[in-house]
Amino acid sequence: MTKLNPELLPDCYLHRTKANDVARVEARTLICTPTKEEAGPTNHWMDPDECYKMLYDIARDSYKGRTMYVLPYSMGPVGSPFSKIGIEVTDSIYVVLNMCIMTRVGQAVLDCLGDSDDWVRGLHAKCKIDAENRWIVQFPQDNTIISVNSGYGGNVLLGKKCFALRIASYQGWKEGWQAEHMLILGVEFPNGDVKYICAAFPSACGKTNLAMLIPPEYYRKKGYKVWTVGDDIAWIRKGPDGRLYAINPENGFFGVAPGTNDKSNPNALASTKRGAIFTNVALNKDNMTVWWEGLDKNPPENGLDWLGNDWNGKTSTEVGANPNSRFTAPAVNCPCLSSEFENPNGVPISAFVFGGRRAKLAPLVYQSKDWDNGVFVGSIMASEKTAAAVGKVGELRRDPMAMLPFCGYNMGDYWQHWIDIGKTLDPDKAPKIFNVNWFRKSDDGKFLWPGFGDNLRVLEWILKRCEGEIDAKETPIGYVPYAEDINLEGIEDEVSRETLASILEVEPELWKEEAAGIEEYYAQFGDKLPPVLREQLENLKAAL
Ligand code: GTP
Ligand code: SPV
Ligand code: MN
Repeated sequence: MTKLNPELLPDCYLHRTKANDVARVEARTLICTPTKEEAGPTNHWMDPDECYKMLYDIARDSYKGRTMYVLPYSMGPVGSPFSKIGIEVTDSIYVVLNMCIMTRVGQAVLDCLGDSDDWVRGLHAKCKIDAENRWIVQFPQDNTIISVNSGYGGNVLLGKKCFALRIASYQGWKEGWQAEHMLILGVEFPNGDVKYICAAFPSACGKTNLAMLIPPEYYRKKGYKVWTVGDDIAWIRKGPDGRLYAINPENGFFGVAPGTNDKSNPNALASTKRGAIFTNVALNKDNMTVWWEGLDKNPPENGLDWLGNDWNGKTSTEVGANPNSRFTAPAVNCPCLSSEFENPNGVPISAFVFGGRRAKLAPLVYQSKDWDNGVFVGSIMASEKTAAAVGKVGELRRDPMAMLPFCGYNMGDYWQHWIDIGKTLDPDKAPKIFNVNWFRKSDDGKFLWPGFGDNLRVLEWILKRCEGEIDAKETPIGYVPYAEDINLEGIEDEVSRETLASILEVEPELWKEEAAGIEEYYAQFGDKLPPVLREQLENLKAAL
């Protein structure tokens, strides 16, 4: 690890992982349940006994001559009724330092755990960072995670995706709560009221950006504010008043660096100015600071790229930072961190929002007809792939609830769990469910919606719908805004009413093709497909 400029970036470090180890590896991520059916058709599976043997054979002796670190950590505020404890054993100082930012670590956690056996076992071994023997394995029934041959982010910070989503989603199923790949934000209205929204977008599709949104000037002047509770993961439970409450189990942000700048996300940038770790970005050797594509128009001339090679950002045609380079930043650094961040009882949720990256089809925003229809809307999510996982970028794939790589059990059972949670909620108190798409493109490939801060305009419509303050147009897929109901004050030059209307359009012919695709996708779940979702699909087809 390279220590960065102590004046400009105090207590900050740069780290480079091996070139073969820069993202999650979904094909090598296993859910080892006793039977294959329990893991379901969307997960990779191996027999647990066979897998333990394989992993121990790979990891055996790999700590010889190295330092072993033992990290007791809490996901969620220590002692909160939502929180869960893990212990990770690792031979990587990078993992230790990142976990100290991303989770609550230390003696207080052990004191809280006491003699309880309710903790997640985590074993990480770097081994030789051999991509051919890299495995990220969850054993949900054993509360156990084993990760070998990687030193990268979501593969090795076991509290994050491995525990807080894969293991926790399974625990939530068994215990009556939910672990979701969702940001949590609060919108403060000029009168001081704050309403909370949870939103699930696939990796690198805008959660961190939305969670730290800066309101457009028109809204700022009126007194609107946005507060960040979480940017990646939400643990959700019913509260004593019958509403759903969410906490962020993490204590920091592991955010995508490229594209983060003073304009797009000043709050994220501010969060990285102290006590942060940068992974796979470029180094400016002249002043020992970091740089990535989209930070500013001033790349270092005397730099090192993410591979550690000499790099002149002014003349080179190669990128300086890996497209999935990241910053690890303490949540307390974030200027818009919610006052409820440490609240052990979480925040009450008004709306769930699903969304993906889709150049065509999915409108800017629509509201589901009711809870079950909302579960259907989440289950049919599809998004273009990003650099967050190894694979072909841009390819469209189904990613239900943004949980495809993170659901620790059969996706059919997971959908049924969503439906069952809905049955326990009074419809007046249940969050309303929406879908958004910030990524609609014109035929010449330009984004049609400005996105970022302007997404507040859509959140405003969503919260008005939650309060029953505004009408909407009923369509076969759900309720879509009337174009005049999305506020364009201040961006009329950028987005005309006609453009807005075009990205709110529901095109039956395209949706008929989509319905056929959904039918095909659903087929793999066999008996595990909840009958409610089959009905929802039939209703959609009929309405189209
Ligand atoms: P993970 O940490 O991988 O789960 O990603 P994330 O969902 O937090 O994504 P993030 O907010 O880091 O955004 C990823 C990429 O999407 C960045 O390159 C952003 O610039 C881009 N992005 C985010 N919001 C918008 C938006 O509203 N419009 C457009 N066009 N791009 C966006
Ligand atoms: C994601 O890929 O959704 C991330 C980054 O948040 S990682 O921690 O690598 O999973
Ligand atoms: Mn994520």
